Amino acid sequence: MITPDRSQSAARRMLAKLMKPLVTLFGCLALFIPMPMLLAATVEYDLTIAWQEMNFTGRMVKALTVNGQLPGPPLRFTQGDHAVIRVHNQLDEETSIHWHGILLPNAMDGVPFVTFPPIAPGKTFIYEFDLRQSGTYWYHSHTMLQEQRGLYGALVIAPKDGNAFDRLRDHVVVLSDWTDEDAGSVLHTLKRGSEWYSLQKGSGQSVLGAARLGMLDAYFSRELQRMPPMDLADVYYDRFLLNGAQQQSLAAQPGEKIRLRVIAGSATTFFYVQFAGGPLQIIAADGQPVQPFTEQRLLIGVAETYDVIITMPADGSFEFRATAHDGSGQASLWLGTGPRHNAADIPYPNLYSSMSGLSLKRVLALTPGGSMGMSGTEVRAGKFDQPGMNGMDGMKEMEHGAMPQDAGEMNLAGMASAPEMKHAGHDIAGVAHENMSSDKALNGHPGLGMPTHEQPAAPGSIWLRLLAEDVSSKAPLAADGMSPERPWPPYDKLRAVQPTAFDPDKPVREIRMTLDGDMERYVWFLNNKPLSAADHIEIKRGEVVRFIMINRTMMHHPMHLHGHFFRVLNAQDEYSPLKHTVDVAPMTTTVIEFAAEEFGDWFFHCHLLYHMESGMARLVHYHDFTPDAATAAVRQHLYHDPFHLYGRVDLMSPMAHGAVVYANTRHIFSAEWQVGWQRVDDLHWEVTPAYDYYLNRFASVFAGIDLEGAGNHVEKHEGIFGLRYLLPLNIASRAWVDTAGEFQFAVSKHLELTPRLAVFSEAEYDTGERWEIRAGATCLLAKHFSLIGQWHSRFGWGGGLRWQF
Ligand SMILES: [Cu+2]
Repeated sequence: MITPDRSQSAARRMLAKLMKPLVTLFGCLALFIPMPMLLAATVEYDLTIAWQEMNFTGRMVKALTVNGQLPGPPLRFTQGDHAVIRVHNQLDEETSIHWHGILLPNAMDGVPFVTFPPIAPGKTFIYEFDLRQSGTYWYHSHTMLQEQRGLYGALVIAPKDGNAFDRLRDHVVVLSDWTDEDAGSVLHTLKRGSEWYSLQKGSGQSVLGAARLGMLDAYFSRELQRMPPMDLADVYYDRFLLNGAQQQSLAAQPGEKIRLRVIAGSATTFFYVQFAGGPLQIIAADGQPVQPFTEQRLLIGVAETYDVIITMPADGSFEFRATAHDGSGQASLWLGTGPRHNAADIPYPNLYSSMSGLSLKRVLALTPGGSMGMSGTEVRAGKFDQPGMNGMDGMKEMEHGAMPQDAGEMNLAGMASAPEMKHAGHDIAGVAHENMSSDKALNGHPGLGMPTHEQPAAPGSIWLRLLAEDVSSKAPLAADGMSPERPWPPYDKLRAVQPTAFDPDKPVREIRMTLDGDMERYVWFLNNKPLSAADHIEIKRGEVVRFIMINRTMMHHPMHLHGHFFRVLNAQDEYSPLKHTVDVAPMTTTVIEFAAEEFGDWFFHCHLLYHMESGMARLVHYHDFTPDAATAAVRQHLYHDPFHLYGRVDLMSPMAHGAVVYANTRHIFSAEWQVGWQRVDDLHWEVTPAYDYYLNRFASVFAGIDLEGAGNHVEKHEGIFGLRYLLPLNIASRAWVDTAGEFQFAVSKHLELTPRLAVFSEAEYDTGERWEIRAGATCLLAKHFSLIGQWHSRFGWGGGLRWQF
């Protein structure tokens, strides 16, 4: 199916035949013919997108494939080639392919509703563009959540005139994450909020876990400042894949140098990569060459690519290992034959370690930004415009806190210092570990019979382990980004091979944007707005555009700009590297700038698939550009903000209680209800339907109706108007006035004792009535079910089952 039509060779042969007798005559003349005209070749591919049954975990599930493969076939070109790629959609739904990192005409970029209408079922779209660049890139679907299901592959462009590195043997390594769960269901689970994925990953956080590590102060200072528990990834994955398998092998000769083209084609997973046979020599990032440097351990952000050279030691089989950033799994490539040498294990992230100091100002802040030490006023005043760590006002005296003012000193503090530190007490390379059985490791079947997640022996008592796996039961632990064993991306070491600085006389447009989000509701914003509610970012041809990206969340966001390379302002000044995707680490600022020379409408977004789908994206629009009529006609679909339905029912012996929610990013329709029958004469019920307008993670305003009654007698029906607000210690509060002039105030709080076992209490005071209090405990059994036991001030003691959907 994959037939690169090398009409190039045919053309060349013909040309050679014709030229032979004339070569003496026109030899000198030929020197003046531009090279691309002689070498330009048309390279064609046919890519068929279809569903196919695949098996990664021991059960057959439907995957999305390109020409029957997952990942799709690697597409190879030479710089200057003319690419013709026919994409055939054999699905029963729309699709698209985007060429990630490729400079091309806007209409060929493959983003539905931005650059073209999606490819309809049964239809073919022909992409056609010249390859102006060389390097390691990739392609993927840009339609809904299809990328999670397998629609990605490598795209490699050989340079016209290669250097010594280009003469080495190369091997493409596509890293990805796989879940048997339908991606739509994953998004739904994230939207409704669930501890389930962190429980499955063993990355839950709890009071007992914190106590076990002696980190209760960090736990409660985080709660006090209303931060959500930090995690490095949102989703639980069944498998991590390297070229579609959990284990792969490659023949290699002792002493051989091999160029690995590493592509993070994952939906949400960052990977640490490491080679058991020695350090990695990094020669390119995002396809662009950099001054070579070595690294023992490299963190690759989602959608980034790195070209690394490895040198095979004398003899044996050496592991090139990709470990998921959150420590929940890994995939390996085994190079060479002979005795096996495992790559070193990477310490598990200590998610309890807080990156920020406690301060009263932050505890009492009115907005989420303020509680992170980065209020809107300070952002507008430009306080965080320099690259580096932010919101560290509680730690000013510490070395990471100082904000470099001089651009020449720009320095991603913490990132820069980490790699220079010694990998103390940890023998990184070439250490054989016993935790993987060798004969199991290479059974040739992707993911079958393989140990999914090797867990180090857990310290602590057995009963705690029975209740749940917790961060505290892993060993060893290290603080992410702070410990040299868990470095952040090596951006400060990336140095372009030639100066990349722009002409200082060019006009500069500066665009400041905060990266915000709400883990609980799972909505993600730029400048506190989702894509659906935002205007495009307008730029003009000929100017230099600078994005100042201020991350006010506890997550990494790999930001990607289509159709351009941007400079990442780092310690290398005029040699700042060129990239197409850059990780903006938690609570840091990253500054990028690009020359606005690629006319069109281009997408700019977080490359975590579910963040993009939940609003963290923008359209970058060139002034005076008009998309073609077909694209303009469907453009509005880009701003679609779908509603999700979810809820829960607590069914207990004395009463039942529940809530149903129908919400999109900003609008929340809900109905809370309760019915009690114990200790009362007649069935007592209350229903409160309401509409909330969501302001931010702390606050929403609402209007609704409060209905109360006994049996079939309605005792109260009043309109209500109120405010929900998150108080310090992550205490949820709600206040309303009703049309009868009564006032109600309620607070609720839950606390995870272990990742499975939580205690909760709710108190409600109504001026027209009295106190109503309930308190109890839940134990998470499965994704949708928990046990619940409680005491209720009106209906007494009881227990039952909680169902969440
Ligand atoms: Cu993101």
